[in-house]
Amino acid sequence: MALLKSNKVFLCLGNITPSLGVLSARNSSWWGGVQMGPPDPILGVTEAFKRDTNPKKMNLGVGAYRDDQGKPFVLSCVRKAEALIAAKQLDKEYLPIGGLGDFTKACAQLALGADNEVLKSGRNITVQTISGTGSLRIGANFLSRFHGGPGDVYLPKPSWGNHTPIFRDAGMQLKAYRYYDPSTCGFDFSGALEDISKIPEQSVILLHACAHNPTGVDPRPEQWKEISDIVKKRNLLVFFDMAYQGFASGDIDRDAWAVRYFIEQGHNILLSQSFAKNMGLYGERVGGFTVVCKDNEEAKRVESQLKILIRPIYSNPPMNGARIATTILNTPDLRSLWLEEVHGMANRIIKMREQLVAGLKKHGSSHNWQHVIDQIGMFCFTGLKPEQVERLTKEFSVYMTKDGRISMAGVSSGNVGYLAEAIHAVSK
Ligand code: CBA
Repeated sequence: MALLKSNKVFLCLGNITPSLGVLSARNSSWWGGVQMGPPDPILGVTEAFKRDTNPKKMNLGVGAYRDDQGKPFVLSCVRKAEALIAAKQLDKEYLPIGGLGDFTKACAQLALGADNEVLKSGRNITVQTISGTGSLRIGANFLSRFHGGPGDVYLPKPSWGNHTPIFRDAGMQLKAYRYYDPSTCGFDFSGALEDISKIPEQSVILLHACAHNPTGVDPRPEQWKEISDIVKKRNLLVFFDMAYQGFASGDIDRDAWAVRYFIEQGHNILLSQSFAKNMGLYGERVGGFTVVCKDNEEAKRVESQLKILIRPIYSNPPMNGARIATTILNTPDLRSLWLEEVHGMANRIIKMREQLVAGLKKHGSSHNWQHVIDQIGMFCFTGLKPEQVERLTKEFSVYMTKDGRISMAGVSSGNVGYLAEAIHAVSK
């Protein structure tokens, strides 16, 4: 009866003053305290680029590969894998929480090497993730819940901009170790060793496996060896982020060298992998997260907890990209085509580095641009100052991140001359 009464009152009010009811609902805001946030430092650059009407505009912000005509590039091995999958008329059932089994197996083999002892003894657990970002986030959540250490994650300085919010939002505290030396535009090896040797025991250290973002500067093998020693002495937990396997050297095994070396040295690492760059599967969101454990029994326990973590976040991962990656990795013809194509992408970027420096010299630049050639992977950390970056964008419609990073993958034979001219104009 009471309920009926109150319903009547509500209906009555609604009938008599309908506009008042709507007005008050509109005026009372749930989100009055929400402040406008800044655009994303990397993806926000693409948004600004899209608004620009200059036909000469260049988007060198996000790390997304373009062909030499400046067009997004879908690898032929991907097209062929898609055709094979379509012909099979597969179902669209849910994947398991940890993803497609054939994918996670091939994914771990790609990183660790098929005959790695870790895989043979089953002391890894690899789950399929929402690309590299999702992998890092699952890893961060796992650390936050289970790592008994101090709760600190040490990032190289600088690191990919999204590392900080990923770990912070998972409840970890961010610290840094020296990595890049602006005076040489190269690796600050002694600074890194000194800082790492002071990291409190049992902390987490994040290492970029290859093609460091944003600097394009990687340790050499002998430097990796010393880093491994010192990390072991400090008893640190290593989290490798490998978003660019194949993009540094064009060779997927060579680019996985540091990951495999650390494992060989007894580090039970965490590993994040992405297939966004090396298979051009950006929007498909295919990745993997691996925990190397003490033994198979430990791996089983870790697996059970990863599933418990993943289930309330996205339940289970999407299947399409994982099917494509698996088909490429497990079909010998497609795999060799893929390896050729990775090589081709890496080589085109190397060529663009050389042409950019040649263009700068042609325009009479007196600066030493050797680092543009020496740095590897998708990015070049130019050393340009924020005000120079601003001029590049305002006067030349060249879009890049404020830290002076350019995505070399967005440079082509058609626009490298214009880029050289623009960089020279703001740096002379
Ligand atoms: N780790 C590193 C070091 C990266 O550079 C990126 C991508 C990722 C995640 C992980 P995904 O989730 O797409 O697999 O990649 N970084 C960017 O290329 C870009 O994709 C970049 O321009 O820095 C991004 O999302 O910011």
